[in-house]
Amino acid sequence: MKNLIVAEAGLIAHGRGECFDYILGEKTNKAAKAAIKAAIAMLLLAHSPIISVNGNVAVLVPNQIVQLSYLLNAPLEINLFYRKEGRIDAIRKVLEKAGARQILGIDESKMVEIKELSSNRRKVDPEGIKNADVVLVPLEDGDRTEALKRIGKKIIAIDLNPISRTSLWADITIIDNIVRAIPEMIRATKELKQLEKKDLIKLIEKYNNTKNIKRTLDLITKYIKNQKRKPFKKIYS
Ligand code: PTJ
Repeated sequence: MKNLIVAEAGLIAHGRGECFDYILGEKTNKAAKAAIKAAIAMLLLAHSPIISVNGNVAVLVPNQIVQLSYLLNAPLEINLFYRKEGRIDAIRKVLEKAGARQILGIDESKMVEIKELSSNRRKVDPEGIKNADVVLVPLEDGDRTEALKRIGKKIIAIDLNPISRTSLWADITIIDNIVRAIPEMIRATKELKQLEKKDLIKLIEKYNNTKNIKRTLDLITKYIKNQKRKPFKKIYS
C-alpha cells in the first residue's frame, strides 16, 4: 500500500476476502474447480480475451497472472477503481518485473470510456476491455460486472464472496482465493489446451453458474457443520 500498488480500500477488501476464505475452509473446493474448467474453456474459445488487473491482483499474484496471460494469449489491462496518481505506474512496474511485455490501460491519451459505468473503471483501453468478448475480473467491485454484462461481454469473476453483486452477475464465478485460483487456472489451461473446440464448448454448456454458487453455499454450510471444535458442536447439537 505504501508503494501505491494497493489502494487503502484494497486492504479492507482483502480482509473481506479472508473472512469468506475462512468459512470456505481455505481450500479450492469442487465447485471452484468446476468453475475454473468452464472459465478456461471460455477463455480458450474467446476471440479477444482480456485479464483485468487491479492493485490487489498485482500484489498477490504478479508472476502467476503474467504466466496465465501468456498461456491464454490474453493481454493484461490495468483497470483501477482508485486512480490515485502514481498507482498505474507502480502496478506496471510490478507486472514488468514479473515478465509482462505488453500491458494495456497505461496510456491515458488512448483511453476510451464505457458510458454505462460511472466509476473510474469506465476508462478502458480500446484494444483491451473495450474490444474484448471475454473479460476476467478478479477481486471486483459490483458496478463494473453489471455494466460490462449490459454491453454484451462475457464475464469471469474470481471472488471469495459467493453472493457479491459481481459473483451473482458474472457468467462464471470462481469462488476461491486468487492465490490458489490462478495457479489452478494455469494447470487447467495446460490440460484443456489439448482438447478440441467441440469439447471445450461442451464444458461450457454443461456448466450452470447459479447451481454452482448454490453448491458453494452448501459446501460452506457443510464445512461449518463439520467443525469438530466444542463451541461448534454446541451450535449444531
Ligand atoms: O486497485 P483498485 O483501485 O482497482 O481497487 C481494488 C479493490 C479490490 C479495492 C476494489 O475493487 C474493491 O473495493 O473491491 P470490493 O468491492 O471490496 O470487492 C472485492 C471482492 O473481492 C470482495 O467480494 C472480496 O470478498 C473479494 N476478495 C478479497 N480478497 C480476495 C477476494 N477474492 C478472491 N481472492 C482474494 N484474495
